[in-house]
Amino acid sequence: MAFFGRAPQDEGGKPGVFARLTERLANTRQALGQNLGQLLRLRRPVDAALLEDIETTLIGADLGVDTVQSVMDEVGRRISRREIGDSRAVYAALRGILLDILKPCAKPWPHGTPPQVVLMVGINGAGKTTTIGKMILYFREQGLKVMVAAGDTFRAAAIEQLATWAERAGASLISQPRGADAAAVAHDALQAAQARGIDVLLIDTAGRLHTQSGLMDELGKIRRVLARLDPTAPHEVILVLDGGIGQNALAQLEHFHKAIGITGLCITKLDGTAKGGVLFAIAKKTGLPIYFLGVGEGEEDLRPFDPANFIDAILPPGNDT
Ligand SMILES: Nc1nc2c(ncn2[C@@H]2O[C@H](COP(=O)(O)OP(=O)(O)O)[C@@H](O)[C@H]2O)c(=O)[nH]1
Ligand SMILES: [Mg+2]
Repeated sequence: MAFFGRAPQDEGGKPGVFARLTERLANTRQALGQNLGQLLRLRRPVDAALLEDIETTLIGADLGVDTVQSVMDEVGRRISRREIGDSRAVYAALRGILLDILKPCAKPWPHGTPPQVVLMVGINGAGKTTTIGKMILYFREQGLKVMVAAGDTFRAAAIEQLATWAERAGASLISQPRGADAAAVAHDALQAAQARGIDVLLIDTAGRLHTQSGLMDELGKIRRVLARLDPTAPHEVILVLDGGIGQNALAQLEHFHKAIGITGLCITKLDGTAKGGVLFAIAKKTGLPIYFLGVGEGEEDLRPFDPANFIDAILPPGNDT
């Protein structure tokens, strides 16, 4: 059971890792798995009315119109090829079709030549700083030396929040007082990381500037400053998206991707939202790697993305029986 990097028995009496994921994704499971299970449990004929009900459920679960269309097209093809006989077979088919949408986005974290420089971006409140905190722990557990840079210099509280995580999870911290130039912080951090043999440098950034173009300009400046010290840096630009905002995540993604080029994603706050279906829309639209899911505020609540586990958690096998 290596899927979350830690075996369930390491949890010291707490529910296993997969059980916890399942528990945290309860709202999305309700919107998707439970509703589909109810629709498909009875051996209803696979007719236009049933297909319409399925389509409505998928849209309600925030998969997005385009994704739902392509899923329904595939279901239709399988029906006409007589691969689907009754409503229960539809459930099994949907599990497979939805899994196939996510699979291209499952990539292991791309470890690079140290120091690997990771720029964390996203709008205010998306979960950047919290995700960095959790990633510190994740990398530390692999025996890596981690440094974080407090590039959100707008609020003193943001710097403190990162400092707290760094201390708790065991990373060194590079920061400057509030109001400092974020690019200067990034520059100092990379220089220190190079000098101190750091494996992974995680750079926090601000999510809100006076204008959107100000935010993108600042991120561009950070990029240029880093590249002066290491032409290959930043090695990863990770967009942190709040999964609870549903389809709005797509617009955000497009915006950030166009402006600075995103290499991978973390989707946060999948606990407590029924909009987890947005992952399918993101996967279908971008195919970008989804490295981590955030399923809570604690340091343990980061999950390397595993499509099969995600599907099992929101569309449990046998839910149609
Ligand atoms: N429930 C839940 N809350 C989260 C998650 N990730 C972040 N948060 C919370 O969302 C809020 C904003 O997070 P923060 O990391 O400060 O966002 P930032 O502005 O992008 O740095 C904080 O209260 C976090 O505790 C998550 O996966 N689940
Ligand atoms: Mg922050």
